[in-house]
Amino acid sequence: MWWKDSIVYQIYPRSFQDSGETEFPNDGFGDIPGIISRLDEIKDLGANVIWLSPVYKSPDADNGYDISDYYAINPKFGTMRDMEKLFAEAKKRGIKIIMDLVINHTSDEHEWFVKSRDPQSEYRDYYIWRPGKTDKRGRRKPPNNWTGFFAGETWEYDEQSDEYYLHLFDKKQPDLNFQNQKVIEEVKKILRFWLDKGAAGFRCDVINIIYKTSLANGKRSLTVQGLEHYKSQEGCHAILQELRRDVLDKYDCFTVGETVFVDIEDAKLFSDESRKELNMLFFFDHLEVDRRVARFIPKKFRAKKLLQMITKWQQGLDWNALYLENHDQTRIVSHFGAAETDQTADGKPGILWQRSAKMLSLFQMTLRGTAFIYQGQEIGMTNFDYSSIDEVNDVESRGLNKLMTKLHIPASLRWKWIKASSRDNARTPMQWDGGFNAGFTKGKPWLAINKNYKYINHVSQKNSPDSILSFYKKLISLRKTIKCLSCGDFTPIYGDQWIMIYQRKLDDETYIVALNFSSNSVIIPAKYAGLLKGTQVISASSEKYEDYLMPWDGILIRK
Ligand code: TEU
Repeated sequence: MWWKDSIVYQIYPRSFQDSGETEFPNDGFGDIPGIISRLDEIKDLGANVIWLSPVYKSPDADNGYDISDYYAINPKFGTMRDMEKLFAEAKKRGIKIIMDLVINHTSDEHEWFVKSRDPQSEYRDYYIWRPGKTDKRGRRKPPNNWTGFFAGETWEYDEQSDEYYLHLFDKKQPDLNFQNQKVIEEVKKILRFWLDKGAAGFRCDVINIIYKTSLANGKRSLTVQGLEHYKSQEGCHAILQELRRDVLDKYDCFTVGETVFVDIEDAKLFSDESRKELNMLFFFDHLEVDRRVARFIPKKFRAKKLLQMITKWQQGLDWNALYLENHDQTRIVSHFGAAETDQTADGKPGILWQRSAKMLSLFQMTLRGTAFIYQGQEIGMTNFDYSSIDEVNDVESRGLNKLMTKLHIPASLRWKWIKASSRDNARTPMQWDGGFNAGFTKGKPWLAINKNYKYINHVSQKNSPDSILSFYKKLISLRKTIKCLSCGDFTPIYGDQWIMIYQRKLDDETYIVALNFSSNSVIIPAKYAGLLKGTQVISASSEKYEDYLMPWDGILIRK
């Protein structure tokens, strides 16, 4: 199974590279020719798979996660011919591509939905249309009390047919009806189309919520109310098995599911190879150890808690998808690292920014599973430097701001929480160099570039042996040569507020990893100090470990 020791690089196309060579030259959006022009960088990093966030035709209500044609390319990103060239050029370099499969919903501008607005249409039942209810005073009410993922309504009223349609995300993202076999057949067609074009698999968007068992009212909840009626349902497992049996198993490909609010018991069912559903999945627990209410309100970080979470997943599943960043999460060096504290007023980052980014990569690259690196993570890109909600584009942040305003939460607190959670933190354009617009576009970027691009950029790290980028490259090649790192058993050894130690073991090979998530030097408790004796393979500080861990250091020891 080639995907087991693969390194996947996630591209968020609109923020990667604007080539200036599409129908809309220099429009400030990254595009497919731009990706082609950077394939050598991806190869040089050591990645051999790309996960491409959506490039399909879309009105962009949720940056492409609202698809209006699964068989066409968004003209902002180029043409189908560009896409075919991307497959070919990637292949030349030994790089495979997995596509983003967004099937829980389509865009409201998708032909199916447009037709489904007519109650008589054969497409009506592709979506979830229901009559509303009336309250005591005779006013119209939606069919149930569910609340959405973007902190808003989940039912949209349609005058024409006097019915509502369900949308768990934005109202421009109507949910498909997976109780309708025709919808499942459409999905099979989409899968075949992209596999035949050369795709090596799919990252399956919110895949564990596609099947709605019932539309009954949900239990009261602070986050998404109604979840128990559609999260990880039997019907969903059955659909995944069917897709695997009828399509995916006929190709040499893999799937990684994005499974929201997933717990370990659900996850075992989805990823157990003998059940033939998903090959691996993304869970969220580890990134929420210092967050409340899913991920919106910050709480104190403890390395011990993170170690416990990771242990649960490392030991609970046979195989994990390992990630610290994606296009929905804040930047890891800002979240768990030192980026926020270690910078000058004009955004110049210090040595601890760099060391903590390396320590975090050591963490990710010494876990069992397939590693996913998000664009910019390999150079330690940080959260955005915006100062107000007006600079934020993210539909989720805007929904949240609206809801918090309604709840009379003061503006300063609203901004604090949005800053700490906004998905735009990860979506600022890729910082390629220190020149105009960070080398991302010759036009006006669709989302403002972080001003720290003068200090944090790809070109300055490329030829520097001490850089975060060089560190990633070293770790990736270590991971390729030392099988124990990707495949060995995981055992936790010690965790406290700031440090964690764990062991990896495969046959007679043993490795120890010790990580310091703090700006203090930390002495390892005497009981464990002996464990750290051995050959030091690599360290984030480049220093030799002597009895204590330097601030934000991480070390890998061969026993
Ligand atoms: O994400 C699902 C999802 O639940 C997050 O966007 C969510 O808002 C956040 O993690 C809450 O904690 C997927 C895509 O990755 C995201 O970009 C899309 O907006 C979303 O689905 C809808 O397609």
